[in-house]
Amino acid sequence: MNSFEKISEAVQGGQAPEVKQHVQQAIDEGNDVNDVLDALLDGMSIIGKKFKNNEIFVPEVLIAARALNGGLDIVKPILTKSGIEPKGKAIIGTVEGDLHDIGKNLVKMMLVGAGLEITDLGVDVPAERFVEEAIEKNVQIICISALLTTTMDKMKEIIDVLENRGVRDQFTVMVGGAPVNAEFAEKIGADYYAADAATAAEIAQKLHQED
Ligand code: B1M
Repeated sequence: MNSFEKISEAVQGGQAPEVKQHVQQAIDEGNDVNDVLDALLDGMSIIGKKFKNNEIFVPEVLIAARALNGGLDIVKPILTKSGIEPKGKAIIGTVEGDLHDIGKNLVKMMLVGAGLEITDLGVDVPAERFVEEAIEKNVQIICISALLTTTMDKMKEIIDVLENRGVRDQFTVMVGGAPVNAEFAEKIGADYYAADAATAAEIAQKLHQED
């Protein structure tokens, strides 16, 4: 088994110390940190499929998520080491009713790496709070994550609140998460859809180059 397979296996097994050990080893061996990240996500993706097929249940998923986060803690400083002044400000959060935060945290990590100053609102964030924080922090981008088909409509609610308060034009709204796609983003009036964290960072960087 190579280092990447070991990382993926350890995530699937929820073996936090082993995940950290294999991630560190893969980095020390000189592997690209993005490949290490892919190995971590591969493990979680397999967990997702098993969860869907009822082969495993919430406790196993949580243990795998904890092991994944241990690995992410190691790659995070490398991915975010930009050493440059913030190029702009954004807020990020997961919509109300939704507790998934692994993808959101990855997007945040990549945005920090792209040179943005990020305020993380966490999970289960009501629409009003997204808008209040965006205004108060004077950000340019509002980043919204949703992982459930039952919560993705909350994204539209945030855009409605922005419109009702007459501030829609002041912000760029970017949405993402497993059930979201470009068509949905367009339908609810979001400005951008990003399929993954790297694309989110690319969009944010492009926006600031245009300023
Ligand atoms: Co949940 N869960 N979960 N879960 N969970 C899913 C999402 C599900 C698809 C599993 C399945 O059935 N296959 C399913 C949703 C089905 C649906 O809505 N159609 C599901 C369900 C049903 C549930 C519960 C309802 C289960 C239950 O209780 N019966 C429950 C809901 C709780 C709640 O939120 N209210 C629940 C609970 C949980 C746990 C707590 C156990 C745990 C979350 C732990 C945590 O986040 N701290 C969990 C997990 C881990 C998952 C899976 C297995 C993995 C999600 C994940 O972290 N993926 C997931 C199955 C799956 O997705 N394969 C599943 C890794 C992460 C890196 O990917 O978040 O997609 P993702 O992020 C990606 C992109 O989507 C994108 O970038 C990231 C990668 O670069 N992205 C953005 C995300 N946000 C973005 C924002 C952007 C741009 C890109 O711009 C702003």
